[in-house]
Amino acid sequence: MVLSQEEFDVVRSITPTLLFHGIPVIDISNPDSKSCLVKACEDFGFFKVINHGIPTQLISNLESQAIKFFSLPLCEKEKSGPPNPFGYGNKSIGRNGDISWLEYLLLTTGPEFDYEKLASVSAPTPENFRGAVNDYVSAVKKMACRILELLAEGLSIDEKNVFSKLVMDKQSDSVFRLNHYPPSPDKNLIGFGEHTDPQIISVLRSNNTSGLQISLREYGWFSVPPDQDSFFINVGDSLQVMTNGRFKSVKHRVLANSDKSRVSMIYFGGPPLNEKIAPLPSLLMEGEDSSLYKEFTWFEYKKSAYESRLADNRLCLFEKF
Ligand code: GA4
Repeated sequence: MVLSQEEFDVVRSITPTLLFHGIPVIDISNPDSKSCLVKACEDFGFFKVINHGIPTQLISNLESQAIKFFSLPLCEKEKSGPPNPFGYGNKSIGRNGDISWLEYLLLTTGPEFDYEKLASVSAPTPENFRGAVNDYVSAVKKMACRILELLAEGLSIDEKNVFSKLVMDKQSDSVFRLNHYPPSPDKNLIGFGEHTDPQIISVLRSNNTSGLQISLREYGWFSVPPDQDSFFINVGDSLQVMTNGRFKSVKHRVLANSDKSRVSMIYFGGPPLNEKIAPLPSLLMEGEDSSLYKEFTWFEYKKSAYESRLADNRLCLFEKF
């Protein structure tokens, strides 16, 4: 991958960072994990999941398909682009001029993506790629729903599936992303610029390569030690709204690694487009309107998100005060 001087100046970060050893580690095979999950979402909007039960083979199968794709010559990969809304992208993220040191594939979790576009990738057939994505996504989605159900219970909400039903819905607007960060000429390059995820929940898995960082508000950026056997979970903007700000949508970014290539896979669980997003009445104080956000549909939020730059605060448009 090559950067012009202008692009290089934009993607170079000089902020020093510390390794964060305090990431909550949650064993989701333990039903008592509910309160730790709630606390992790309140304190950081970020945690690591162990004992998730997702077979290693599902992960390694998809990772090798992804590596095969990203190893192709650029002109071949570009046949699967541009990513509007789905397909191969290189350096450029979104529609408003954000650039970073990575290439990626953005896919829907529904049937809309034409895997024939990836024909050159997935020898002997595109079905290999589609199969690997589908198997992985359905396992990860199930895990995401389990987490969302534990969270609802932890918040003492009667309707246990109040969050999970949104991502389980057939019309759920969920996205799947495969990112490849090639080794970089400089260890301070931004691999994926700072942002929060707009959806409800994001599930990230990466190979054993550092780079992911989270922002702990007034304390600044912290590096997350890599762990290829666990999943990292982010609270998204929509879950922050539904919990009336009790859970925090975490700001995160990725720095490129100077000597290793990083491959990550992220499932973004989103609601159906026509779903109304607003603080849950049971989480509001009785008698007065303590809701911090105006109600919006996921379609409205997504539309305004696509008009924003990566680092923008997208929720402020929907705040009441
Ligand atoms: C961030 C989370 C997901 O990767 C994503 C991104 C999307 C894109 O890459 O097209 C966005 C970004 C993400 C938020 C603001 C807009 C949209 C790029 C961008 C500048 C797929 C998503 O859903 O929102």
